[in-house]
Amino acid sequence: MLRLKMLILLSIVVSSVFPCAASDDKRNFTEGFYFGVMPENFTWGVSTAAFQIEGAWNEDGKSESIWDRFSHEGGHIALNQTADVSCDSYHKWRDDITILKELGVKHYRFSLSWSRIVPDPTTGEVNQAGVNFYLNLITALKEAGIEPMVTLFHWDLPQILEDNGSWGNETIIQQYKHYADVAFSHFGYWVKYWLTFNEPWVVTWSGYGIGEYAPGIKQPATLPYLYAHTIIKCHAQAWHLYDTTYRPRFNGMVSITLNTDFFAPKNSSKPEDVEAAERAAQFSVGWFAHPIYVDGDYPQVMKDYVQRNTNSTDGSSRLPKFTDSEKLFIKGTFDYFGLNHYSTSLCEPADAAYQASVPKGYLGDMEVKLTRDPKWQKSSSSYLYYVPWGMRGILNFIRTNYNNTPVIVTENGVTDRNGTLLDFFRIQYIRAYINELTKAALIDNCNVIGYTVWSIMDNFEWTSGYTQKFGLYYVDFDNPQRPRVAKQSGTWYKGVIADHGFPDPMFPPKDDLRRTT
Ligand SMILES: *[C@@H]1O[C@H](CO)[C@@H](O)[C@H](O)[C@H]1NC(C)=O
Ligand SMILES: *[C@@H]1O[C@H](CO)[C@@H](O)[C@H](O)[C@H]1NC(C)=O
Ligand SMILES: *[C@@H]1O[C@H](CO)[C@@H](O)[C@H](O)[C@H]1NC(C)=O
Ligand SMILES: *[C@@H]1O[C@H](CO)[C@@H](O)[C@H](O)[C@H]1NC(C)=O
Ligand SMILES: *[C@@H]1O[C@H](CO)[C@@H](O)[C@H](O)[C@H]1NC(C)=O
Ligand SMILES: *[C@@H]1O[C@H](CO)[C@@H](O)[C@H](O)[C@H]1NC(C)=O
Ligand SMILES: *[C@@H]1O[C@H](CO)[C@@H](O)[C@H](O)[C@H]1NC(C)=O
Ligand SMILES: CC(=O)N[C@H]1CO[C@H](CO)[C@@H](O)[C@@H]1O
Repeated sequence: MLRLKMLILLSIVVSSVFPCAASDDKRNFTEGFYFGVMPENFTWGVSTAAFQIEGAWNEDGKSESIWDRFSHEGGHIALNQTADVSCDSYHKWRDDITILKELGVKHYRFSLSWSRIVPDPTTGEVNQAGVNFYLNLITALKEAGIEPMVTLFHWDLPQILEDNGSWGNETIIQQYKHYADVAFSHFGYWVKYWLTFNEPWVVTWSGYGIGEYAPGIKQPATLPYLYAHTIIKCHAQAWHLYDTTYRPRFNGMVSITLNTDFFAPKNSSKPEDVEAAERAAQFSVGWFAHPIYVDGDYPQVMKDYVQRNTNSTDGSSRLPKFTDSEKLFIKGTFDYFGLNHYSTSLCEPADAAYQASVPKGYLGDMEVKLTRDPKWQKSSSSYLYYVPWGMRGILNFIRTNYNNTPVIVTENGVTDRNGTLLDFFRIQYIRAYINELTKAALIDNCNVIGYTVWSIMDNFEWTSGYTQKFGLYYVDFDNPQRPRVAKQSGTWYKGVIADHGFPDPMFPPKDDLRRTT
Protein backbone atom coordinates (compact mmCIF):
# COMPACT_ATOMS: atom_id res chain seq x y z
CA MET A 1 0.00 0.00 0.00
CA LEU A 2 2.70 2.37 1.09
CA ARG A 3 4.99 1.29 -1.72
CA LEU A 4 2.21 1.63 -4.24
CA LYS A 5 1.50 5.17 -3.15
CA MET A 6 5.13 6.12 -3.51
CA LEU A 7 5.36 4.48 -6.90
CA ILE A 8 2.54 6.64 -8.15
CA LEU A 9 4.28 9.64 -6.69
CA LEU A 10 7.54 8.65 -8.29
CA SER A 11 6.12 8.30 -11.72
CA ILE A 12 4.78 11.81 -11.32
CA VAL A 13 8.18 13.14 -10.33
CA VAL A 14 9.87 11.36 -13.16
CA SER A 15 7.34 12.56 -15.70
CA SER A 16 7.80 16.14 -14.56
CA VAL A 17 11.56 15.88 -14.81
CA PHE A 18 11.34 14.35 -18.24
CA PRO A 19 8.16 15.80 -19.68
CA CYS A 20 7.24 14.50 -23.07
CA ALA A 21 4.99 15.96 -25.72
CA ALA A 22 1.95 13.83 -26.42
CA SER A 23 -0.79 14.12 -28.95
CA ASP A 24 -3.25 14.76 -26.11
CA ASP A 25 -3.87 18.50 -25.94
CA LYS A 26 -3.65 18.39 -22.15
CA ARG A 27 -0.01 17.35 -22.24
CA ASN A 28 1.22 20.28 -24.21
CA PHE A 29 4.83 20.74 -23.14
CA THR A 30 7.47 22.88 -24.75
CA GLU A 31 10.88 21.99 -23.36
CA GLY A 32 9.25 21.16 -20.04
CA PHE A 33 7.08 24.26 -20.08
CA TYR A 34 3.37 23.71 -20.06
CA PHE A 35 0.96 26.19 -21.55
CA GLY A 36 -2.21 26.24 -19.53
CA VAL A 37 -4.70 28.72 -18.14
CA MET A 38 -6.23 28.31 -14.68
CA PRO A 39 -10.01 28.58 -14.24
CA GLU A 40 -11.53 32.03 -13.83
CA ASN A 41 -12.19 31.41 -10.12
CA PHE A 42 -8.57 30.46 -9.34
CA THR A 43 -7.31 33.06 -6.87
CA TRP A 44 -3.91 34.79 -7.23
CA GLY A 45 -2.38 36.71 -4.35
CA VAL A 46 0.58 37.85 -2.31
CA SER A 47 1.31 37.49 1.39
CA THR A 48 2.85 39.13 4.44
CA ALA A 49 2.79 38.72 8.22
CA ALA A 50 2.10 41.28 10.95
CA PHE A 51 5.44 41.15 12.73
CA GLN A 52 7.39 41.34 9.48
CA ILE A 53 5.75 44.48 8.06
CA GLU A 54 3.77 46.46 10.63
CA GLY A 55 6.36 48.11 12.87
CA ALA A 56 4.66 50.24 15.58
CA TRP A 57 5.65 47.48 17.97
CA ASN A 58 4.52 49.33 21.11
CA GLU A 59 1.96 51.81 19.77
CA ASP A 60 -1.71 52.28 20.61
CA GLY A 61 -1.84 49.68 23.36
CA LYS A 62 0.00 46.82 21.63
CA SER A 63 1.84 44.58 24.08
CA GLU A 64 5.20 42.90 23.62
CA SER A 65 5.39 39.68 21.59
CA ILE A 66 8.06 36.98 21.79
CA TRP A 67 9.55 38.29 18.53
CA ASP A 68 9.77 41.83 19.97
CA ARG A 69 11.60 40.42 22.99
CA PHE A 70 13.83 38.13 20.92
CA SER A 71 14.91 40.85 18.49
CA HIS A 72 15.46 43.44 21.23
CA GLU A 73 17.63 41.07 23.27
CA GLY A 74 20.44 41.33 20.70
CA GLY A 75 22.54 38.52 19.38
CA HIS A 76 19.72 36.65 17.62
CA ILE A 77 19.10 38.66 14.44
CA ALA A 78 21.52 39.51 11.63
CA LEU A 79 23.22 42.84 12.48
CA ASN A 80 20.94 43.00 15.53
CA GLN A 81 18.26 44.53 13.33
CA THR A 82 14.70 44.87 14.69
CA ALA A 83 11.20 45.07 13.24
CA ASP A 84 10.35 48.13 15.34
CA VAL A 85 9.53 50.06 12.14
CA SER A 86 10.09 47.61 9.28
CA CYS A 87 7.79 48.54 6.33
CA ASP A 88 5.78 50.71 8.76
CA SER A 89 2.58 49.18 7.42
CA TYR A 90 0.78 50.16 10.63
CA HIS A 91 0.94 53.72 9.30
CA LYS A 92 1.51 53.09 5.60
CA TRP A 93 -1.11 50.42 4.94
CA ARG A 94 -2.67 52.64 2.27
CA ASP A 95 0.60 52.33 0.32
CA ASP A 96 0.20 48.56 0.58
CA ILE A 97 -3.30 48.80 -0.90
CA THR A 98 -1.91 50.91 -3.74
CA ILE A 99 0.61 48.28 -4.80
CA LEU A 100 -1.89 45.43 -4.31
CA LYS A 101 -4.20 47.21 -6.75
CA GLU A 102 -1.30 47.81 -9.11
CA LEU A 103 -0.57 44.06 -9.16
CA GLY A 104 -4.22 43.18 -9.69
CA VAL A 105 -4.22 40.41 -7.06
CA LYS A 106 -7.48 38.72 -6.13
CA HIS A 107 -6.46 38.11 -2.52
CA TYR A 108 -4.06 39.51 0.04
CA ARG A 109 -2.85 37.22 2.81
CA PHE A 110 -1.72 38.98 6.00
CA SER A 111 -1.78 38.16 9.70
CA LEU A 112 -3.29 39.79 12.76
CA SER A 113 -1.10 40.65 15.71
CA TRP A 114 -2.61 38.94 18.77
CA SER A 115 -0.82 41.39 21.09
CA ARG A 116 -2.34 44.34 19.20
CA ILE A 117 -5.91 43.05 19.49
CA VAL A 118 -5.84 41.31 22.89
CA PRO A 119 -2.70 42.73 24.54
CA ASP A 120 -3.22 40.78 27.76
CA PRO A 121 -4.83 37.43 26.93
CA THR A 122 -4.96 36.54 30.63
CA THR A 123 -7.68 39.21 31.07
CA GLY A 124 -8.98 38.94 27.50
CA GLU A 125 -9.62 42.66 27.22
CA VAL A 126 -9.95 43.87 23.62
CA ASN A 127 -7.81 46.80 22.41
CA GLN A 128 -10.13 48.85 20.19
CA ALA A 129 -7.25 50.71 18.51
CA GLY A 130 -5.86 47.39 17.31
CA VAL A 131 -9.26 46.28 16.04
CA ASN A 132 -9.71 49.59 14.22
CA PHE A 133 -6.38 49.23 12.42
CA TYR A 134 -7.45 45.91 10.91
CA LEU A 135 -11.00 47.15 10.22
CA ASN A 136 -9.55 49.99 8.14
CA LEU A 137 -7.27 47.63 6.25
CA ILE A 138 -9.93 44.99 5.62
CA THR A 139 -12.68 47.36 4.49
CA ALA A 140 -10.23 49.18 2.18
CA LEU A 141 -9.24 45.84 0.65
CA LYS A 142 -12.89 44.98 0.03
CA GLU A 143 -13.45 48.38 -1.58
CA ALA A 144 -10.49 47.64 -3.85
CA GLY A 145 -12.04 44.29 -4.81
CA ILE A 146 -9.33 42.28 -3.01
CA GLU A 147 -10.29 39.35 -0.76
CA PRO A 148 -8.57 39.48 2.63
CA MET A 149 -7.01 36.13 3.65
CA VAL A 150 -6.36 36.39 7.36
CA THR A 151 -3.88 34.38 9.44
CA LEU A 152 -4.68 34.51 13.16
CA PHE A 153 -1.27 33.41 14.36
CA HIS A 154 1.94 34.01 12.46
CA TRP A 155 4.50 33.36 15.24
CA ASP A 156 4.20 36.56 17.34
CA LEU A 157 2.94 35.06 20.62
CA PRO A 158 2.16 37.66 23.32
CA GLN A 159 5.15 37.58 25.68
CA ILE A 160 2.89 37.30 28.72
CA LEU A 161 1.65 33.93 27.50
CA GLU A 162 5.21 32.74 26.95
CA ASP A 163 5.92 33.78 30.55
CA ASN A 164 2.91 31.81 31.78
CA GLY A 165 3.91 28.43 30.46
CA SER A 166 3.66 29.02 26.71
CA TRP A 167 1.99 26.26 24.67
CA GLY A 168 2.58 23.90 27.57
CA ASN A 169 -0.08 25.63 29.67
CA GLU A 170 -3.47 24.36 28.54
CA THR A 171 -5.11 27.65 29.56
CA ILE A 172 -3.76 28.93 26.24
CA ILE A 173 -6.40 26.90 24.41
CA GLN A 174 -9.21 29.03 25.84
CA GLN A 175 -7.12 32.19 25.41
CA TYR A 176 -6.52 31.37 21.76
CA LYS A 177 -10.19 30.54 21.26
CA HIS A 178 -11.16 33.88 22.77
CA TYR A 179 -8.74 35.68 20.42
CA ALA A 180 -10.19 33.79 17.44
CA ASP A 181 -13.67 34.77 18.63
CA VAL A 182 -12.69 38.45 18.75
CA ALA A 183 -11.30 38.20 15.22
CA PHE A 184 -14.26 36.27 13.75
CA SER A 185 -16.83 38.54 15.39
CA HIS A 186 -15.19 41.82 14.32
CA PHE A 187 -13.94 40.88 10.85
CA GLY A 188 -15.97 37.83 9.84
CA TYR A 189 -18.46 39.84 7.79
CA TRP A 190 -15.69 40.76 5.30
CA VAL A 191 -13.26 37.86 5.58
CA LYS A 192 -13.93 34.66 3.62
CA TYR A 193 -10.51 32.99 4.02
CA TRP A 194 -9.14 32.30 7.50
CA LEU A 195 -5.99 30.50 8.63
CA THR A 196 -5.63 29.54 12.29
CA PHE A 197 -1.84 29.05 12.35
CA ASN A 198 1.05 29.68 10.03
CA GLU A 199 3.61 26.86 9.91
CA PRO A 200 3.22 25.19 13.31
CA TRP A 201 6.24 23.05 12.36
CA VAL A 202 8.43 26.17 12.44
CA VAL A 203 6.76 27.52 15.58
CA THR A 204 7.50 24.34 17.51
CA TRP A 205 10.76 23.08 15.98
CA SER A 206 12.59 26.34 15.28
CA GLY A 207 11.23 28.10 18.39
CA TYR A 208 11.39 25.35 21.01
CA GLY A 209 13.43 22.54 19.42
CA ILE A 210 16.60 24.11 18.02
CA GLY A 211 15.87 27.57 19.43
CA GLU A 212 16.89 29.49 16.33
CA TYR A 213 13.64 31.42 16.37
CA ALA A 214 11.81 33.17 19.20
CA PRO A 215 11.70 32.45 22.06
CA GLY A 216 15.02 30.63 21.51
CA ILE A 217 14.38 27.51 23.60
CA LYS A 218 16.33 24.32 22.88
CA GLN A 219 14.36 21.24 23.97
CA PRO A 220 14.33 19.17 20.77
CA ALA A 221 13.28 15.88 22.38
CA THR A 222 10.12 17.04 24.11
CA LEU A 223 8.76 20.56 23.59
CA PRO A 224 8.07 20.42 19.83
CA TYR A 225 5.79 17.41 20.36
CA LEU A 226 4.08 18.82 23.46
CA TYR A 227 3.52 22.27 21.98
CA ALA A 228 2.36 20.96 18.61
CA HIS A 229 -0.20 18.89 20.52
CA THR A 230 -1.65 22.04 22.09
CA ILE A 231 -1.52 23.98 18.82
CA ILE A 232 -3.55 21.29 17.07
CA LYS A 233 -6.16 21.53 19.84
CA CYS A 234 -6.23 25.33 19.52
CA HIS A 235 -6.74 25.01 15.78
CA ALA A 236 -9.64 22.60 16.27
CA GLN A 237 -11.27 24.93 18.83
CA ALA A 238 -11.11 27.86 16.41
CA TRP A 239 -12.47 25.82 13.51
CA HIS A 240 -15.42 24.51 15.57
CA LEU A 241 -16.13 27.97 16.92
CA TYR A 242 -16.33 29.29 13.36
CA ASP A 243 -18.29 26.29 12.16
CA THR A 244 -21.03 26.52 14.77
CA THR A 245 -21.21 30.25 15.49
CA TYR A 246 -20.00 32.13 12.41
CA ARG A 247 -20.36 29.90 9.35
CA PRO A 248 -24.17 30.25 9.22
CA ARG A 249 -23.81 34.03 9.05
CA PHE A 250 -20.61 34.52 7.07
CA ASN A 251 -20.03 31.29 5.13
CA GLY A 252 -16.23 31.59 5.02
CA MET A 253 -13.49 28.95 4.98
CA VAL A 254 -11.14 28.15 7.87
CA SER A 255 -7.93 26.19 7.60
CA ILE A 256 -4.32 25.96 8.75
CA THR A 257 -1.17 26.64 6.75
CA LEU A 258 1.49 23.93 6.82
CA ASN A 259 5.00 24.35 5.47
CA THR A 260 6.68 21.46 3.81
CA ASP A 261 9.40 20.54 1.42
CA PHE A 262 8.68 17.87 -1.12
CA PHE A 263 10.48 14.76 0.11
CA ALA A 264 11.91 12.69 -2.73
CA PRO A 265 13.88 9.46 -2.42
CA LYS A 266 17.60 9.99 -2.97
CA ASN A 267 17.64 6.95 -5.24
CA SER A 268 14.18 6.06 -6.44
CA SER A 269 15.29 2.49 -7.28
CA LYS A 270 15.94 1.80 -3.60
CA PRO A 271 12.83 0.82 -1.64
CA GLU A 272 14.45 1.99 1.60
CA ASP A 273 14.92 5.49 0.15
CA VAL A 274 11.33 5.51 -1.05
CA GLU A 275 10.21 4.53 2.43
CA ALA A 276 12.46 7.18 4.01
CA ALA A 277 10.86 9.84 1.82
CA GLU A 278 7.39 8.73 2.89
CA ARG A 279 8.48 8.77 6.55
CA ALA A 280 10.00 12.26 6.27
CA ALA A 281 6.78 13.56 4.73
CA GLN A 282 4.65 11.99 7.48
CA PHE A 283 6.93 13.48 10.16
CA SER A 284 6.74 16.93 8.56
CA VAL A 285 3.42 17.66 6.92
CA GLY A 286 1.70 14.54 8.31
CA TRP A 287 2.46 15.56 11.92
CA PHE A 288 -0.27 18.20 11.60
CA ALA A 289 -2.18 17.16 8.51
CA HIS A 290 -2.89 13.56 9.54
CA PRO A 291 -4.83 14.53 12.70
CA ILE A 292 -6.74 17.30 10.92
CA TYR A 293 -7.31 15.82 7.44
CA VAL A 294 -7.34 12.07 8.08
CA ASP A 295 -8.36 10.57 11.41
CA GLY A 296 -7.71 12.86 14.37
CA ASP A 297 -4.41 11.18 15.19
CA TYR A 298 -0.73 11.30 14.26
CA PRO A 299 0.55 9.14 11.38
CA GLN A 300 1.22 5.56 12.48
CA VAL A 301 4.82 5.68 11.24
CA MET A 302 5.45 8.75 13.38
CA LYS A 303 3.95 7.09 16.46
CA ASP A 304 6.12 4.01 15.86
CA TYR A 305 9.39 5.86 15.33
CA VAL A 306 9.01 8.31 18.23
CA GLN A 307 8.04 5.41 20.46
CA ARG A 308 11.07 3.34 19.55
CA ASN A 309 13.39 6.33 20.00
CA THR A 310 11.94 7.30 23.38
CA ASN A 311 13.90 4.49 25.05
CA SER A 312 11.31 4.08 27.79
CA THR A 313 10.93 0.82 29.66
CA ASP A 314 7.18 1.26 30.20
CA GLY A 315 6.19 1.75 26.57
CA SER A 316 5.55 5.49 26.94
CA SER A 317 6.43 7.87 24.13
CA ARG A 318 7.60 11.46 23.89
CA LEU A 319 4.80 11.92 21.35
CA PRO A 320 1.66 12.74 23.37
CA LYS A 321 -1.60 10.87 22.75
CA PHE A 322 -4.99 12.30 21.89
CA THR A 323 -7.99 10.87 23.73
CA ASP A 324 -10.77 9.36 21.64
CA SER A 325 -12.97 12.40 22.13
CA GLU A 326 -10.09 14.70 21.16
CA LYS A 327 -9.58 12.68 17.99
CA LEU A 328 -13.23 13.08 17.07
CA PHE A 329 -13.02 16.80 17.80
CA ILE A 330 -9.87 17.31 15.67
CA LYS A 331 -10.71 15.14 12.68
CA GLY A 332 -12.16 17.12 9.80
CA THR A 333 -11.44 20.61 11.12
CA PHE A 334 -10.67 22.11 7.71
CA ASP A 335 -12.33 23.78 4.77
CA TYR A 336 -9.24 23.75 2.53
CA PHE A 337 -5.50 23.06 2.77
CA GLY A 338 -3.05 25.96 3.20
CA LEU A 339 0.38 25.05 1.82
CA ASN A 340 3.67 26.94 2.12
CA HIS A 341 6.19 25.38 -0.22
CA TYR A 342 9.69 26.51 -1.18
CA SER A 343 12.06 23.61 -1.76
CA THR A 344 12.76 19.86 -1.89
CA SER A 345 14.85 17.42 0.15
CA LEU A 346 16.32 14.05 -0.81
CA CYS A 347 15.78 11.18 1.62
CA GLU A 348 17.58 7.97 2.57
CA PRO A 349 17.71 6.00 5.83
CA ALA A 350 19.86 7.81 8.41
CA ASP A 351 23.24 6.24 9.20
CA ALA A 352 24.94 6.49 12.59
CA ALA A 353 27.08 9.47 11.57
CA TYR A 354 24.02 11.42 10.48
CA GLN A 355 22.09 10.52 13.64
CA ALA A 356 25.02 11.74 15.73
CA SER A 357 25.02 15.05 13.84
CA VAL A 358 21.39 16.02 14.47
CA PRO A 359 19.84 17.09 17.78
CA LYS A 360 18.38 14.08 19.63
CA GLY A 361 14.63 14.29 19.42
CA TYR A 362 12.33 15.11 16.54
CA LEU A 363 14.97 15.04 13.77
CA GLY A 364 16.66 11.92 15.09
CA ASP A 365 13.33 10.17 15.70
CA MET A 366 12.59 10.37 11.97
CA GLU A 367 15.72 8.34 11.11
CA VAL A 368 15.96 9.96 7.70
CA LYS A 369 19.07 11.54 6.25
CA LEU A 370 18.02 14.70 4.42
CA THR A 371 20.24 16.14 1.72
CA ARG A 372 20.14 18.38 -1.32
CA ASP A 373 21.40 17.62 -4.79
CA PRO A 374 24.53 19.73 -5.31
CA LYS A 375 23.39 20.25 -8.91
CA TRP A 376 20.30 22.18 -7.81
CA GLN A 377 20.53 25.95 -8.16
CA LYS A 378 20.89 27.79 -4.86
CA SER A 379 19.28 31.02 -3.80
CA SER A 380 20.77 33.34 -1.21
CA SER A 381 18.91 31.47 1.56
CA SER A 382 20.73 28.33 2.67
CA TYR A 383 17.57 26.19 2.80
CA LEU A 384 16.07 27.40 -0.43
CA TYR A 385 17.14 25.43 -3.49
CA TYR A 386 15.42 25.86 -6.84
CA VAL A 387 13.51 22.59 -7.45
CA PRO A 388 10.31 23.50 -9.29
CA TRP A 389 9.12 19.90 -9.86
CA GLY A 390 8.82 19.57 -6.06
CA MET A 391 5.73 21.79 -6.30
CA ARG A 392 4.05 19.23 -8.51
CA GLY A 393 5.25 16.44 -6.24
CA ILE A 394 3.91 17.95 -3.01
CA LEU A 395 0.56 18.86 -4.59
CA ASN A 396 0.21 15.24 -5.69
CA PHE A 397 1.21 14.06 -2.20
CA ILE A 398 -1.64 16.15 -0.79
CA ARG A 399 -4.02 14.87 -3.46
CA THR A 400 -3.32 11.25 -2.62
CA ASN A 401 -2.90 11.52 1.16
CA TYR A 402 -5.60 14.05 1.99
CA ASN A 403 -8.41 13.11 -0.34
CA ASN A 404 -7.74 15.81 -2.91
CA THR A 405 -8.78 18.55 -0.49
CA PRO A 406 -8.81 21.98 -2.20
CA VAL A 407 -5.35 23.53 -1.76
CA ILE A 408 -4.38 27.17 -1.63
CA VAL A 409 -0.65 27.69 -1.90
CA THR A 410 -0.36 30.37 0.77
CA GLU A 411 3.39 31.01 0.32
CA ASN A 412 5.99 30.46 -2.38
CA GLY A 413 8.87 32.68 -3.39
CA VAL A 414 12.60 33.26 -3.29
CA THR A 415 15.19 35.67 -1.93
CA ASP A 416 16.96 38.37 -3.94
CA ARG A 417 20.17 37.28 -5.58
CA ASN A 418 22.03 40.38 -6.58
CA GLY A 419 20.04 43.11 -4.87
CA THR A 420 18.79 45.01 -7.90
CA LEU A 421 15.34 45.70 -9.27
CA LEU A 422 16.21 43.35 -12.14
CA ASP A 423 15.36 40.20 -10.19
CA PHE A 424 15.33 37.74 -13.06
CA PHE A 425 16.15 34.78 -10.81
CA ARG A 426 12.90 35.44 -8.91
CA ILE A 427 10.98 35.49 -12.20
CA GLN A 428 12.64 32.22 -13.23
CA TYR A 429 11.79 30.66 -9.85
CA ILE A 430 8.17 31.78 -9.58
CA ARG A 431 7.44 31.11 -13.26
CA ALA A 432 8.70 27.54 -13.00
CA TYR A 433 6.93 26.86 -9.69
CA ILE A 434 3.61 28.23 -10.97
CA ASN A 435 4.08 26.18 -14.10
CA GLU A 436 4.49 22.98 -12.08
CA LEU A 437 1.38 23.97 -10.10
CA THR A 438 -0.41 24.40 -13.43
CA LYS A 439 0.65 20.88 -14.49
CA ALA A 440 -0.52 19.50 -11.13
CA ALA A 441 -3.90 21.17 -11.56
CA LEU A 442 -4.55 20.68 -15.26
CA ILE A 443 -2.82 17.35 -15.93
CA ASP A 444 -2.86 15.53 -12.58
CA ASN A 445 -6.25 16.87 -11.43
CA CYS A 446 -4.89 18.22 -8.17
CA ASN A 447 -7.56 20.38 -6.62
CA VAL A 448 -5.50 23.55 -6.31
CA ILE A 449 -7.60 26.69 -6.12
CA GLY A 450 -5.15 29.48 -5.31
CA TYR A 451 -1.55 30.64 -5.31
CA THR A 452 0.20 33.26 -3.20
CA VAL A 453 3.66 34.79 -3.60
CA TRP A 454 5.73 35.42 -0.49
CA SER A 455 6.03 38.36 -0.40
CA ILE A 456 4.53 41.48 -1.90
CA MET A 457 7.46 43.54 -0.57
CA ASP A 458 10.81 43.27 1.16
CA ASN A 459 10.32 42.97 4.92
CA PHE A 460 11.84 41.75 8.18
CA GLU A 461 12.91 38.19 7.42
CA TRP A 462 13.04 36.84 11.01
CA THR A 463 16.61 36.05 12.12
CA SER A 464 17.94 37.31 8.78
CA GLY A 465 16.52 40.77 9.45
CA TYR A 466 16.69 42.85 6.28
CA THR A 467 19.61 40.86 4.82
CA GLN A 468 17.29 38.49 2.92
CA LYS A 469 14.62 39.99 0.71
CA PHE A 470 11.63 38.19 -0.75
CA GLY A 471 9.69 41.15 -2.19
CA LEU A 472 8.07 41.67 -5.57
CA TYR A 473 8.50 45.29 -4.47
CA TYR A 474 11.65 46.82 -3.11
CA VAL A 475 11.45 48.81 0.14
CA ASP A 476 14.14 51.34 1.05
CA PHE A 477 14.53 50.80 4.80
CA ASP A 478 16.77 53.89 5.12
CA ASN A 479 14.03 56.18 3.81
CA PRO A 480 11.55 57.25 6.52
CA GLN A 481 8.78 57.17 3.90
CA ARG A 482 9.57 53.49 3.15
CA PRO A 483 8.65 53.86 -0.55
CA ARG A 484 7.58 50.63 -2.27
CA VAL A 485 9.08 50.24 -5.77
CA ALA A 486 8.17 47.45 -8.20
CA LYS A 487 10.93 45.01 -9.09
CA GLN A 488 10.87 43.36 -12.52
CA SER A 489 9.18 40.33 -10.92
CA GLY A 490 6.26 42.47 -9.73
CA THR A 491 5.58 43.73 -13.24
CA TRP A 492 5.92 40.17 -14.54
CA TYR A 493 3.58 38.62 -11.92
CA LYS A 494 0.94 41.24 -12.76
CA GLY A 495 0.93 39.78 -16.28
CA VAL A 496 0.51 36.21 -15.02
CA ILE A 497 -2.49 37.27 -12.94
CA ALA A 498 -4.02 39.09 -15.92
CA ASP A 499 -3.46 35.99 -18.10
CA HIS A 500 -4.64 33.51 -15.43
CA GLY A 501 -1.48 31.55 -16.01
CA PHE A 502 0.32 30.78 -19.22
CA PRO A 503 -1.81 30.93 -22.36
CA ASP A 504 -0.20 29.28 -25.37
CA PRO A 505 1.11 32.24 -27.40
CA MET A 506 0.34 30.39 -30.63
CA PHE A 507 -3.15 29.41 -29.58
CA PRO A 508 -4.57 31.99 -27.16
CA PRO A 509 -7.90 31.13 -25.57
CA LYS A 510 -10.82 32.46 -27.60
CA ASP A 511 -12.01 34.70 -24.78
CA ASP A 512 -8.63 36.37 -24.29
CA LEU A 513 -9.67 39.77 -25.61
CA ARG A 514 -6.41 41.39 -24.54
CA ARG A 515 -4.61 39.62 -27.36
CA THR A 516 -7.08 40.15 -30.19
CA THR A 517 -7.85 43.85 -29.85
C1 LIG B 1 -0.61 22.14 -28.35
O1 LIG B 1 -1.93 22.66 -28.33
C2 LIG B 1 -2.39 23.15 -29.57
C3 LIG B 1 -3.79 23.70 -29.35
O2 LIG B 1 -3.88 24.43 -28.16
C4 LIG B 1 -2.38 22.05 -30.61
O3 LIG B 1 -2.77 22.54 -31.87
C5 LIG B 1 -0.98 21.49 -30.71
O4 LIG B 1 -0.97 20.40 -31.63
C6 LIG B 1 -0.53 20.99 -29.35
N1 LIG B 1 0.85 20.49 -29.41
C7 LIG B 1 1.16 19.29 -28.97
C8 LIG B 1 2.62 18.94 -29.08
O5 LIG B 1 0.37 18.52 -28.45
C1 LIG C 1 -14.23 26.92 -10.19
O1 LIG C 1 -14.58 26.69 -11.53
C2 LIG C 1 -14.51 25.33 -11.94
C3 LIG C 1 -14.81 25.24 -13.40
O2 LIG C 1 -14.13 26.23 -14.11
C4 LIG C 1 -15.48 24.51 -11.12
O3 LIG C 1 -15.34 23.16 -11.47
C5 LIG C 1 -15.18 24.68 -9.65
O4 LIG C 1 -16.16 24.03 -8.87
C6 LIG C 1 -15.14 26.14 -9.26
N1 LIG C 1 -14.64 26.23 -7.90
C7 LIG C 1 -15.16 27.05 -7.00
C8 LIG C 1 -14.53 27.02 -5.64
O5 LIG C 1 -16.07 27.80 -7.24
C1 LIG D 1 24.43 42.17 18.84
O1 LIG D 1 24.07 42.15 20.20
C2 LIG D 1 24.84 41.26 20.98
C3 LIG D 1 24.23 41.22 22.38
O2 LIG D 1 24.01 42.50 22.86
C4 LIG D 1 26.29 41.72 20.98
O3 LIG D 1 27.08 40.83 21.73
C5 LIG D 1 26.79 41.75 19.54
O4 LIG D 1 28.09 42.29 19.49
C6 LIG D 1 25.88 42.61 18.67
N1 LIG D 1 26.25 42.45 17.28
C7 LIG D 1 26.30 43.47 16.43
C8 LIG D 1 26.67 43.13 15.00
O5 LIG D 1 26.08 44.63 16.77
C1 LIG E 1 -1.23 29.14 33.06
O1 LIG E 1 -1.59 30.41 32.59
C2 LIG E 1 -2.44 31.14 33.46
C3 LIG E 1 -2.75 32.49 32.85
O2 LIG E 1 -2.65 32.49 31.48
C4 LIG E 1 -1.77 31.36 34.80
O3 LIG E 1 -2.68 31.97 35.67
C5 LIG E 1 -1.33 30.01 35.37
O4 LIG E 1 -0.62 30.23 36.52
C6 LIG E 1 -0.47 29.30 34.35
N1 LIG E 1 -0.05 28.02 34.85
C7 LIG E 1 1.22 27.66 34.92
C8 LIG E 1 1.46 26.28 35.42
O5 LIG E 1 2.12 28.39 34.56
C1 LIG F 1 20.22 3.40 -7.30
O1 LIG F 1 19.91 2.17 -6.74
C2 LIG F 1 19.99 1.08 -7.65
C3 LIG F 1 19.44 -0.15 -6.93
O2 LIG F 1 20.10 -0.34 -5.73
C4 LIG F 1 21.44 0.94 -8.09
O3 LIG F 1 21.53 -0.13 -9.02
C5 LIG F 1 21.90 2.24 -8.72
O4 LIG F 1 23.27 2.18 -9.03
C6 LIG F 1 21.66 3.40 -7.79
N1 LIG F 1 21.92 4.66 -8.48
C7 LIG F 1 22.78 5.56 -8.03
C8 LIG F 1 22.93 6.80 -8.87
O5 LIG F 1 23.40 5.41 -6.99
C1 LIG G 1 17.89 5.87 22.56
O1 LIG G 1 18.77 4.78 22.63
C2 LIG G 1 19.61 4.65 21.49
C3 LIG G 1 20.36 3.34 21.61
O2 LIG G 1 20.75 3.13 22.92
C4 LIG G 1 20.52 5.87 21.42
O3 LIG G 1 21.37 5.79 20.30
C5 LIG G 1 19.67 7.12 21.32
O4 LIG G 1 20.48 8.27 21.34
C6 LIG G 1 18.67 7.19 22.46
N1 LIG G 1 17.75 8.27 22.20
C7 LIG G 1 17.54 9.25 23.05
C8 LIG G 1 16.54 10.29 22.61
O5 LIG G 1 18.07 9.33 24.13
C1 LIG H 1 21.72 41.65 -11.43
O1 LIG H 1 21.23 40.70 -12.36
C2 LIG H 1 20.69 41.25 -13.54
C3 LIG H 1 20.15 40.13 -14.36
O2 LIG H 1 21.10 39.16 -14.57
C4 LIG H 1 21.76 42.04 -14.26
O3 LIG H 1 21.20 42.64 -15.41
C5 LIG H 1 22.34 43.11 -13.34
O4 LIG H 1 23.41 43.78 -13.97
C6 LIG H 1 22.84 42.50 -12.06
N1 LIG H 1 23.24 43.54 -11.14
C7 LIG H 1 24.31 43.46 -10.36
C8 LIG H 1 24.57 44.60 -9.47
O5 LIG H 1 25.02 42.48 -10.36
C1 LIG I 1 2.37 31.61 36.87
C2 LIG I 1 3.18 32.54 36.05
O1 LIG I 1 4.17 32.17 35.46
N1 LIG I 1 2.74 33.80 36.02
C3 LIG I 1 3.42 34.84 35.27
C4 LIG I 1 2.57 35.23 34.09
O2 LIG I 1 3.21 36.31 33.38
C5 LIG I 1 3.31 37.47 34.14
C6 LIG I 1 3.83 38.57 33.25
O3 LIG I 1 5.00 38.21 32.58
C7 LIG I 1 4.22 37.23 35.35
O4 LIG I 1 4.30 38.37 36.14
C8 LIG I 1 3.66 36.05 36.13
O5 LIG I 1 4.57 35.71 37.17
